[in-house]
Amino acid sequence: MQNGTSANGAMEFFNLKSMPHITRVLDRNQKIQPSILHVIGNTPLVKLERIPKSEGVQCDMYAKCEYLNPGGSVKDRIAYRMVLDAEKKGILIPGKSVIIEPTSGNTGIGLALAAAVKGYRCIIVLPEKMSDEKVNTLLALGTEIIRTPTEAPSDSPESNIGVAKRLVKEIPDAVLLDQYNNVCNPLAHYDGTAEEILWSLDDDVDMLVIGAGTCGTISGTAHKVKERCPKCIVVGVDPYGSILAQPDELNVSDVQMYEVEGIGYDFLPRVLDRKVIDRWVKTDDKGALTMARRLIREEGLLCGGSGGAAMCAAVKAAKSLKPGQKCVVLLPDNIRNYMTKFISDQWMEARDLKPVITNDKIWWWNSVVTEKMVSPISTVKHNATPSDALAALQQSNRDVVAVVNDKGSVRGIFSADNARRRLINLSGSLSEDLEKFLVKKYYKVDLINKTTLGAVSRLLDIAPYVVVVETDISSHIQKPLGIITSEDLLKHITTNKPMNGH
Ligand code: P1T
Repeated sequence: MQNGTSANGAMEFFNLKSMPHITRVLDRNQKIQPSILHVIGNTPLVKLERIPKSEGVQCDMYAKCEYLNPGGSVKDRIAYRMVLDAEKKGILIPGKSVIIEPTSGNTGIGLALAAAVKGYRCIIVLPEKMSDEKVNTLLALGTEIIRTPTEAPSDSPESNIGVAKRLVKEIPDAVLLDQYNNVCNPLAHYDGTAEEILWSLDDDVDMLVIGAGTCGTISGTAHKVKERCPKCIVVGVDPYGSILAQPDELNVSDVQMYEVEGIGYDFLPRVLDRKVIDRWVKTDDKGALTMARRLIREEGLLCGGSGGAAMCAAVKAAKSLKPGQKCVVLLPDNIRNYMTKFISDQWMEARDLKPVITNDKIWWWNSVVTEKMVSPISTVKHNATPSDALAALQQSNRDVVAVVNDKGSVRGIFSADNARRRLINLSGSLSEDLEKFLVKKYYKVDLINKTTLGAVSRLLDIAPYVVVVETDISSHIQKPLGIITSEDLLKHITTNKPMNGH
């Protein structure tokens, strides 16, 4: 019988008691929590090491890990606080009231968490841009979801705010907690987030860097921190495409699409107090999402894209601080929300946020897409009906039809898959505008860009087809040539394989 082996030959279990032990102080002051809602807040402040060093930052940097809240974001705090406050005032009645909220998702998840625990019906109004991961989390928590066009201005009836306001009037016992105007939003941070940061650093903070959405986090936290530590410089982080940092030059053309979720708006929320924000730093998707990947890869902090934006701004702003000074950067949400988005290399490559991986061993990887390998698809005009598009789809042997404007430029895609989903939402009606049936989020390559087959192959990892267009440089018309599927790519590489190709 070998050492550690029992009579029947199986390995004996370790003697745990005799091992060297590492014990930690048990720092939760309650052994059992009454509900998951009681675990909101008290998030850790973690010292950053590798990124500040490699970026030449002299001061100490700390991450406030709000992504460790039970719903996965900082917005759990305000959701719970708004619910408690409304219950206290008798506005929300468990089992009767219906919670309705326009959100970029995280406040929705926080409210859904409270609604699940307390037994409310909850309806979340969410722009199309927000991730499927947020949608699936909300559905798992039992909410109903209404999607709205991302590009709809906030003051339009089609926006998530506009739709939520209408629903509150239409649905009996509906309550809009309204994070954009509700004092409980900044108050949750004044009483919670800020107190925790001040406690962790013994009331000595030199810089606070926080992303701006409703601005409840930055306004509430900054108020308390400045009361107790007036020297603290508060830095607001606002993406290009948002007007929060430049309200005086409010210009519609400044409002444009960006990928980072949760920060930036086209209006100034009531819960923003610009007086407590000393500086603003603008961020772009590439910087923000690359930095979020670095926070994950180099610091082990599994945060979302707005955390990357805040860190990107923080490494710039903190260069003005000296050794020994302290900069806190807030990481609002969790990697979970973005597993199919910036966490995917292919998703990043498709948006030019990361170079396409090279592969010199595969003969076709660097070949350029040509018209010959494209499968043609039918086109219909944008003023056709959904029935016309469906007929065109059925006549062709493809699952998609291109929808073009009067000049023949591609406006969107009509796909069997999307039409099926749309028909379920519209209860079987084909009388809506064709525009409402269009797929706007699809992957497209332009022949003039000389895209490689390698890049197309990477896109086909995450999409069923890639649309191929050719832009006429003088007229800017983007003529749809067809699509490439995995089948098309396989056919091309097997029939064109050179003698020495792998
Ligand atoms: O809203 P504010 O306190 O300014 O937090 C900004 C913010 C930053 N990062 C992420 C990932 C966020 O979700 C948010 C704000 N989110 C909402 C406004 C919302 O409805 O979820």
